[in-house]
Parts: sequence; structure tokens; C-alpha cells
Amino acid sequence: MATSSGTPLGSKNLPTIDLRDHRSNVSKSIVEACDQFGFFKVINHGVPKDIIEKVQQEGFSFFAKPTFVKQQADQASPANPLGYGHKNIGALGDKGELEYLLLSTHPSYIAEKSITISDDPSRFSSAVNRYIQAVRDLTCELLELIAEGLYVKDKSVFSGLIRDVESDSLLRLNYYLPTSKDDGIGFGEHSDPQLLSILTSNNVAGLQILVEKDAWISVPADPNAFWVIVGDMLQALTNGRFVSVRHRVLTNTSKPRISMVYFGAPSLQASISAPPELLRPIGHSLYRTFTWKAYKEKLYSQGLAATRLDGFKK
Ligand code: GA4
Repeated sequence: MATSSGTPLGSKNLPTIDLRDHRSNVSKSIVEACDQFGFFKVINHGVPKDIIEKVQQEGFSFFAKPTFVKQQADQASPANPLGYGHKNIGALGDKGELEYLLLSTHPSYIAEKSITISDDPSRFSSAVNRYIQAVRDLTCELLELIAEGLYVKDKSVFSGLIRDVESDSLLRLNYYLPTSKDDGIGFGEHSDPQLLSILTSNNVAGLQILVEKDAWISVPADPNAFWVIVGDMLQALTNGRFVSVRHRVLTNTSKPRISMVYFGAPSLQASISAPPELLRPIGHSLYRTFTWKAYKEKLYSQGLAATRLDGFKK
């Protein structure tokens, strides 16, 4: 992909959205960013720094523990993807140079699991719950801006799916230790299945997005910003106008990287179909109506790199 001036795309071309700008400009720029990249950076997002730093601190403390202690937390396995994982991703044997904690965002789940994750469960659950609330609000705000920018009448058509108390949203803490060589695969190429993923990390780079076949752009680290990733569900809900962005994480030889990713998902029963305004440009729906539960079943029956939405085309 090249810019209009013909120069190849680099990280400086990645779109930045300032949430303090005028609302109508913001919604327009977000839609442009989603159209072009399925990816953008958000600054002045309003999530307090201490909320971000506290969860990051909890992550560093957990990953610094000896393996046998980390193994006392739930172990992510083919039968249950939630919990602590090391090098294995998902049910089908995908490997990555990372450790992670994958958590449901339900407060009752966090309360129960914090006992096995932290020496101070109430500090852990309060840090994580505050973070989840703040990033959920940010995600809903972005989804409402997207609905506005797409001229969809019901502004909460996307955000309502995430606000649902039964929402299947997740929080993932990924920890990448320095490896013996640069550019190993920390987390292999994939798209995120949910609507939007909201990612921040410590001041260490590693994330890359794919802009066209084999053209990866390295995303610079910025601990004061969030990176926003369009997922498969938003692709379906926009009737293919936005495309979920493929991304991956590379390792480095010098510094540990920690990232925190909130995946905004619908409830299992939610039915996924684009609002009528977004069917108009093509005249029909590209995808059949399906539930998030049906999509999740497909998800776990395929590998990390699969292009899953194709199986839901009409
Ligand atoms: C990728 C995005 C999220 O990290 C995740 C991952 C999930 C998992 O780790 O359990 C999956 C992966 C992700 C897509 C394909 C399947 C499921 C691992 C895997 C091989 C939590 C998600 O929702 O989908």
C-alpha cells in the first residue's frame, strides 16, 4: 500500500485520533482509519494513568513469580482457554514466545480467580475491575463514534452489544521476555474475533499490523496511548466495510514487554447482523446472521491464523 504521494507506508502514517477534538471530526477520522487500516491510535482518551499503571504492576508482579506459583492459577488448556498460559495459544497447538493471563471481565470471575493469582486478591481485583470499567467505557465511546461516522441511526447499535451484562469480553495480559534473537514470533499472525480490541503496553515495541500481503508496519510503543484493533465482529456488523486487521507480535533481545488487551465482545446469545443502513451500499448482507456463540465454536476449532469470517459468508 502506498500513500497518495506514492511513498511506502510506515509507522508515521498510522492514524492518531485525539478524543479531545471536535466530535464530528473525531467520528469522521475514526471511520477513515477503520476504512484504511482497521487500526488507529487514541490519545487524550481519558483513562487515568494510575488505573493503567496499577494493572500493569499487577501483571509484572504475577509474571515475576516462580513457575510453580503461576501454575497455581487456572491453567489455560484446550478445554478452558482462560487462565495462565505459557507458549501455547488456543486449543490447536499454536506456539508463541510469551506468557499470558487471559481473564473473563465478569467481576465475579475476577473475584474468584484473584485468590489464585495474587497474594493480595482484593488489590488485584480492584485494579483489574477499575481498568476493565475504564476501557469498556472507552470502547463503547469509540463504537458510538463509529456508528455516528457511518450515519447509523441507532448510535448504540454496536456499543449496546458490549454494555450487555452478559458480554463475553476478555482481558489479556501478555508478557514477552527477551529472547535469544530479535524478531522471533511472540504472538503469531491473526485477526481478533471480537468487535474492537483496545491495547496498551509498556514502553517496548513489538506489535505489527499487516497492511497488504507481506507488508508489515511496526507499531511504535506509546504507554500514554491506546491502539484500537478492528475485530471480525465489527467487520460482519459493517457488512464488510471495515476489515479486521491482521497483526502479530515480534520478540526482542533486550527488554521485557507487557501488553494489556481488552477484547470487547457480545454476549454468547447475541445475534450478529449489520444494521440496514450498512446493507444499502451493497444491497444485501454479505454474511448470514449468526450468534457470537456459533462464531466462538468455529474460532476454537481452527488455528490462530485462520480467516474465520469466510465460513459465515452467504
Ligand atoms: C486471538 C485474540 C485473543 O487473544 C483470543 C485468542 C484465543 C485464545 O487465546 O484463546 C484464540 C485466538 C484469539 C483466535 C483463534 C483461537 C482462539 C487462540 C486460538 C488459536 C483470546 C481470542 O478471542 O481469539
